[in-house]
Amino acid sequence: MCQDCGCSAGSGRKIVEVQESVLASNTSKARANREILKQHGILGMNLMSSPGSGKTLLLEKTIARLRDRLSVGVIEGDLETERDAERIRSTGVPVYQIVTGQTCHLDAFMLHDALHRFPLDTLDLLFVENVGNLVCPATYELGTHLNVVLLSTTEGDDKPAKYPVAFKNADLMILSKMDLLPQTDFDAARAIRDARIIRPSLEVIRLSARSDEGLSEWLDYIDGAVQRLRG
Ligand SMILES: Nc1nc2c(ncn2[C@@H]2O[C@H](COP(=O)(O)OP(=O)(O)OP(=O)(O)O)[C@@H](O)[C@H]2O)c(=O)[nH]1
Ligand SMILES: [Mg+2]
Repeated sequence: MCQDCGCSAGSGRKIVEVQESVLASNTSKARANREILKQHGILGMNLMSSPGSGKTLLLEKTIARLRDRLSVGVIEGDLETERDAERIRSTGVPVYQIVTGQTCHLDAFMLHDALHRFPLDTLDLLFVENVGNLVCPATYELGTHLNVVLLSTTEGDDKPAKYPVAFKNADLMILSKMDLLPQTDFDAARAIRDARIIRPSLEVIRLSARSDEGLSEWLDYIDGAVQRLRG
């Protein structure tokens, strides 16, 4: 604090130090989560996007297709309500809802707590649906193996350039709601080009959870990742 007038000038460094410390302890807990998943042979996938890009509908469709060959669990993150967990529960797979209150993301500590409430020995694949937000979730590593970002055609193709943090550590970008493409001015090539400037190795799947376009490519992606984990 400034000695002359009492304003908060100079406190910025302290804030940065606190943020760094929070992120460092999050990273350490994420490492512990990764170890738990490894011990149980579970592939963890962290789904992130703006609110309403289609994460839960994609999960519902995915579970219906995978259930016969993989044992799936889901952890849901939302500021309020158990609505997404209820949707997933109706598919018959184990689900746990994290209600974050005012927090705009999941962190590794929340995931750690949720992992202890799960039948881990029975699972092959754990989806984490992060809080709908294109900024904060990407800052908090969870310990999952793969980060998947959904970008829907209704959001605008400028989002990778404007919200780069969400794409920086993403392994896969799903361009969702492709069935609505003709009703929008969304330029998929532009969105992909901008996202790959931020993350050159980014894989991309164009998908519609309504028409099932791209669904088999997504299922192949999951199968490939499970096989790689099993060595
Ligand atoms: N036309 C179309 N609508 C979709 C598609 N995927 C999802 N929706 C619709 O978009 C709305 C939001 O979908 P959700 O799956 O709830 O989105 P979400 O990302 O889980 O939302 P939050 O959890 O609130 O962040 C719902 O009305 C879905 O039916 C799609 O591929 N095409
Ligand atoms: Mg949802």
